[in-house]
Amino acid sequence: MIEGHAAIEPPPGVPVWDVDPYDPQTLADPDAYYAELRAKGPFVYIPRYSVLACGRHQETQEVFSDWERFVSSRGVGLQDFKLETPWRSPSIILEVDPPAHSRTRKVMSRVLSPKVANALREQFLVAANKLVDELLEKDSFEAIAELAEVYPTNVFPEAMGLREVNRRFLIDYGAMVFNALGPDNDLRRNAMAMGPEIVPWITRQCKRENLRQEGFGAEIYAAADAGEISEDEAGMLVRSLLSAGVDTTVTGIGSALWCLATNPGEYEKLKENPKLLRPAFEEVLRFTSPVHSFCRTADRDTEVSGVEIVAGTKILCVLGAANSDETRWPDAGRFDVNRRPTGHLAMGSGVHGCVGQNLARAEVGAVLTAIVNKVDKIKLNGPARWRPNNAIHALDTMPLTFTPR
Ligand code: OVV
Repeated sequence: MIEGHAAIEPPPGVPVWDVDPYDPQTLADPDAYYAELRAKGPFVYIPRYSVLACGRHQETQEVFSDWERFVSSRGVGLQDFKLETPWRSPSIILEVDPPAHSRTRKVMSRVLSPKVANALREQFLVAANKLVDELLEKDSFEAIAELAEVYPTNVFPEAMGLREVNRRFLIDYGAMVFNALGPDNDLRRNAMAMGPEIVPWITRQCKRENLRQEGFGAEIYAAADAGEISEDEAGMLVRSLLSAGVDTTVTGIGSALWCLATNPGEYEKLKENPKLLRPAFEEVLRFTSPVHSFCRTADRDTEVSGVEIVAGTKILCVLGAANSDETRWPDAGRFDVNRRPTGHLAMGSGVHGCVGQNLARAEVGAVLTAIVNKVDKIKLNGPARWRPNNAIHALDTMPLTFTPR
């Protein structure tokens, strides 16, 4: 066993690469790692974790979307849930395969439907306008602490119907969930150390009585009342909202600001043509890949692009590398608001593709709309620093100034 899964031999013909994808420096600045991963072939074997890794768009897409051969029920991190007990009970939507997955997915798709996301646009925009107005009053502000973390922890718990909000706990729970997908390194251990303080609080907020009569929480519990899922399953799906709904959008907003602050010419194009907002956010997703990698587990002996893969193999799908694959996106290293990067893997693909994506787009769309309407220049006032995480590529600090339009 290595990192909670069965050790495998490198398949014939697959390059052995002694790299550590979870090195904090690599996590902070992954582009060279992504490029070398793609250059070495469709897969590499990484001995220190005994995994296969893929970073070309084609194979990453194939592995990531074929739920029959590459299952999620054995965990989407390095641990194989068939061989080791995970730190929390498995998610009943993320860490499960069809047909069980289809039942919970159906509930969540309805709760987070495009119609629901659209209905929230107005209130999202009111909150975004208010926040941007406040930041315009400051000479300089911390874009992550004062904007990216503030906005989703304000509007998302409200839309869920959470009665109690603790911004720090919400963000740190996300850090736990995503760091838990990596190896037993310092990042994972430090995150897990927060468990005794945070997990009981999270578990409490998932209960019916801690959710208001209106919101995603109530809608999930309505599915329990209708007999579609059990009361316990409703609580588990609320936990999924709290696991996946905060750090992802915090990261998306922070990275959108970073793209625009460091590419002022692209921001000018957005100001001239606000219709570009949506495609521009897709380009932010492609260019920054907020979830940089997720695993799958081969559940049978199989083959991808001529590479033999034995049952039980953990495959690290490096979404950040796939999203910067030059063979799919010419000049991939350029942030281009006109690109329209359909097929990026930032929100996954296939049956497990992000179920909250309509909502995420509505949140970030509101923030970008407020900014484009009110802000003339987005100025970077110092170095942007990244916050290493075993599964998320996110900024830690970024000093910005907004000048009014
Ligand atoms: C990290 C993550 C992503 C998506 C869903 C969940 C977690 C979940 O807990 O269901």
